[in-house]
Amino acid sequence: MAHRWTNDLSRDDVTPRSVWLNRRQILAGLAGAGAVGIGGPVAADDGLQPNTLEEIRSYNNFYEFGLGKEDPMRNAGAMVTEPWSIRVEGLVDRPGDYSLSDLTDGLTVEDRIYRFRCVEAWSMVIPWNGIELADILERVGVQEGARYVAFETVVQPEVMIGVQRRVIEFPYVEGLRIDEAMHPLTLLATGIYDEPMANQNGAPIRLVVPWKYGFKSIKSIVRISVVAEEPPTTWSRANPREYGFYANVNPQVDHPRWSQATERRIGGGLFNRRQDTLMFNGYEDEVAHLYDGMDLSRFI
Ligand SMILES: Nc1nc2c(c(=O)[nH]1)N[C@H]1C(S)=C(S)[C@@H](COP(=O)(O)O)O[C@H]1N2
Ligand SMILES: [Mo]
Repeated sequence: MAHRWTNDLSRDDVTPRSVWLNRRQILAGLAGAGAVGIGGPVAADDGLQPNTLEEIRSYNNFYEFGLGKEDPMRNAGAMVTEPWSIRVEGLVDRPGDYSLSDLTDGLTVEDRIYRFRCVEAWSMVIPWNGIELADILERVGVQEGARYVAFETVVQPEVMIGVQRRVIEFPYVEGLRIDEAMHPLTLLATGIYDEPMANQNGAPIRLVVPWKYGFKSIKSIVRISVVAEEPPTTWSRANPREYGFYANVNPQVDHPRWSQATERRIGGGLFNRRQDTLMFNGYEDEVAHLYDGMDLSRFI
């Protein structure tokens, strides 16, 4: 089974919410095993029970709309997402300004239930709908010499209170190595639970890289540049000691100010115990080979 993370239901089968819940059992066997310590963190092998849509839409990081977890929910509704244009540039055969539909129409929308792990040590499980970034890169034609892909978020200062206050440097920018970008786990997501992406989650299209800390998963993308050199990224620029370019989830490498060994699952209820964080967020079998020969203790 080459794509063990792919659901065995086709897109046509999955509209009813109940199917997402049934699929939980299918995916339960796929979750990585976490160690169970008596009284310690609970096993991370939780069967990937997805968070509710309400949880996913009400606890967010989107600094353009403020620093608080509920600020994006309150403020992002004012972002204009139609029409939406994405500039594709650099080492591609077909550069240009693409409408969202020009970039995505006809490509397969996948349903993927992924763990999502923020560097702040909270996590969720999110049922994304999205297109493999590799499919989109293929559509625009990646040229020889391409080694990285850079992404940029929209800036709408009139409605973005975080931009007005310059809480960090904007536009928010991120990047991946080309092999990370082409990996089948890497998505450009356009929906959650078969609903269009809410603005606070990065409408209309955002990156999802499930084995990396959440800040790599840049929202509301308006520019994709295929380049030869490692591009700057917002958080490594703001604080290179604390946030690296790679940012692979790694429970053995602590953040300078807190442990990354465990995480708090949002929506875990009254007796929500911390659970073990998994190497590469549970996707080690799929992605560890990308980092062969790299000192993983160095690349936070
Ligand atoms: N443009 C932009 N993208 C962003 C962020 C941001 O502040 N601005 N925050 C990142 C961080 S730190 C996380 S954890 C995730 C949160 O995604 P979610 O709110 O959809 O769960 O978005 C990432 N993408
Ligand atoms: Mo994050």
